[in-house]
Amino acid sequence: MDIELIGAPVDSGKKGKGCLMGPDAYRTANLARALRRLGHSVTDVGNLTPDMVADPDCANPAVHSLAETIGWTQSLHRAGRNAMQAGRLPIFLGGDHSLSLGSVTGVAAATDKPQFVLWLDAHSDFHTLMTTESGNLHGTPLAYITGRDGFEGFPTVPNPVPEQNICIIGLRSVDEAERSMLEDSDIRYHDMREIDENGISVLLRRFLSDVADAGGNLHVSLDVDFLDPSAAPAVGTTVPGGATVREGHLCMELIADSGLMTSLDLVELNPFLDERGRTAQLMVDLAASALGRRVFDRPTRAYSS
Ligand code: 4U7
Ligand code: MN
Ligand code: MN
Ligand code: MN
Repeated sequence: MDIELIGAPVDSGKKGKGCLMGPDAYRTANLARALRRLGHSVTDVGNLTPDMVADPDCANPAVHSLAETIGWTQSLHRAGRNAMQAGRLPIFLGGDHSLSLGSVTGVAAATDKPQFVLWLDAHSDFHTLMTTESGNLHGTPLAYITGRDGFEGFPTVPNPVPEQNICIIGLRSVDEAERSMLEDSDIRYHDMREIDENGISVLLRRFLSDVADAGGNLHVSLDVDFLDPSAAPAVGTTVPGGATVREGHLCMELIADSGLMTSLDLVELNPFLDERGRTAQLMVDLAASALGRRVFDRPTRAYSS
């Protein structure tokens, strides 16, 4: 693969700061070297900056950092679209999860294939500017990329991702407004209990086989808080009861086997909260698993049945 690392030091999507150090933490943990060892060609294009935009009016007084987040959305959209059009696999080095407002809409704008999105997260990130109570825009990307109303001031989404093409895995913190909108949507979502009862591979294989059958592109958005805080402490929004290290790797290994992933976000890492870099290192290892690292080369199961 021809991989492009795109630094996205986005820190406007919530009040607690530190995610801006994420891209350099991934570089320090040698993400590029890990991917080159797997035989990939890797180009690091450095860090993006947000476009300058005027502050729009917003009816919800809780919403903050709106202009900055719109500026990031625009510049990330272009970067994602350009990387895809150049035939590369972009990895967005976050930065908080509001970066996906731009990364997903950008990669989706670059293809005629059906776009699919796998959202690995404790949260559903399905608020609009009108429903968010925290005002933190890292809680909104799934509503935006599906083309929902309630994003006044943001660019119109050129290729909204169909709700049926989205799968959220890892849920354990969903706000009331998100829950009712999710239940009325065609998004498929699996909470931690479903993972415990079925095993995570059953749930993920089902989705991957649908992506394969549709001949789709797959964007993976990996939020650090998908993982249990005991394994991944470097995140502002920890929720106990998350995925284990092995569940994380298993997801990434299944994704690698499928050969379907066309773009990846690594989001919400806050190096200021890390312990001797171990969360950054774990995220690098997970990215390597998603791009083909394994202990043994064993024959793998097909996805389309
Ligand atoms: B993340 C929250 F209220 N739902 O809206 C909110 F619980 O990207 C959390 O998944 C959002 O980390 C978390 O602020 C956004 C809260
Ligand atoms: Mn998130
Ligand atoms: Mn989250
Ligand atoms: Mn969170």
